[in-house]
Amino acid sequence: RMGSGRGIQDSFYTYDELTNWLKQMEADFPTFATLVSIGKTYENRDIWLLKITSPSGGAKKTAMMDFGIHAREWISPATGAYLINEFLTQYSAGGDAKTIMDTWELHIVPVLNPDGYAYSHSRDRMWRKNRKPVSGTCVGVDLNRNFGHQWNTGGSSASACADTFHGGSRMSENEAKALEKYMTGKSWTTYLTFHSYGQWWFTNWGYTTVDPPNYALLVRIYLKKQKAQIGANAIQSVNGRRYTLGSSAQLLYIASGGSEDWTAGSLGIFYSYCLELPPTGGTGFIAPTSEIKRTGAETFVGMVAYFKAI
Ligand code: ING
Ligand code: ZN
Repeated sequence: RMGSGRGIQDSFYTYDELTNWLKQMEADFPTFATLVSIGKTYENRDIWLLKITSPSGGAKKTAMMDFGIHAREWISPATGAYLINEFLTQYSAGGDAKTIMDTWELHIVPVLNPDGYAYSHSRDRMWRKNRKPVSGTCVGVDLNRNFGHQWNTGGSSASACADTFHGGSRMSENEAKALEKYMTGKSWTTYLTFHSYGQWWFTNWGYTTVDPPNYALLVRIYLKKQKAQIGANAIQSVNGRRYTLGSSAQLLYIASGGSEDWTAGSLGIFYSYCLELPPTGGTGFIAPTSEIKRTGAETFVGMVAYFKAI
């Protein structure tokens, strides 16, 4: 699709390539895909959202899925693009893609942090934050510490130079505000945010190891964790890779200001999750290009199973 013959699943697209590809997908599937800019970054890039659904059916369930909050986690936007491609190109085959698109509206932000993503391609492969100048020589806010539920209550940094700098105030960043503006006032069945790496399927909370109200009861009667388990089992069925389920604060570390805490705590979306894509170690953030199809394929199967279960 890119003229050069390089496909979306063969290489990690730059922000500009991804932008062109999204416009092409909207042009190729006009009745199924709508591309909107939900906001602009400090460096004036568009934050794209592709809404995909089929024209058939009545009221549908709604999913917000974002990718690439952190710049260096390239497998995340690549997986977002893989899912978009799979849902749109496989619809006519009538299988799982059709089943999901006939019953769900998927709102997909393939790169929530375009400036950071572009910088990780052009200058610093290990960049994590956005690119807003903060103070002196220090640049960038960690978007996954900037969201507004229990902001700045632990596991984030007040130092502008730190990789986990939480910003000057809650929701100070354009990228967080863009998501807030788009999501507020709509009703959402589920929110999924995709990071790498570790193969975790995180539930709330991130800011505290204390479980949400009634969480133990909910888990016992198999609500939230069961849906995650269904998705994780489906992922495992493809390449054998296992995900570990549970609260990010309990399994990994306390971190406040994460998007998944905000969608659960401020927007009240019960099925809010954060997935850490492969691997568990090894190459870490620097996934080889062979991982695009491998991770994409298993994540697609996992998402289909998860969406069917909700
Ligand atoms: N990990 C996440 C991070 O932002 C996380 C872990 C998830 C923390 C959800 C809080 C809430 O640190 C990566 N790899 O970014
Ligand atoms: Zn991350």
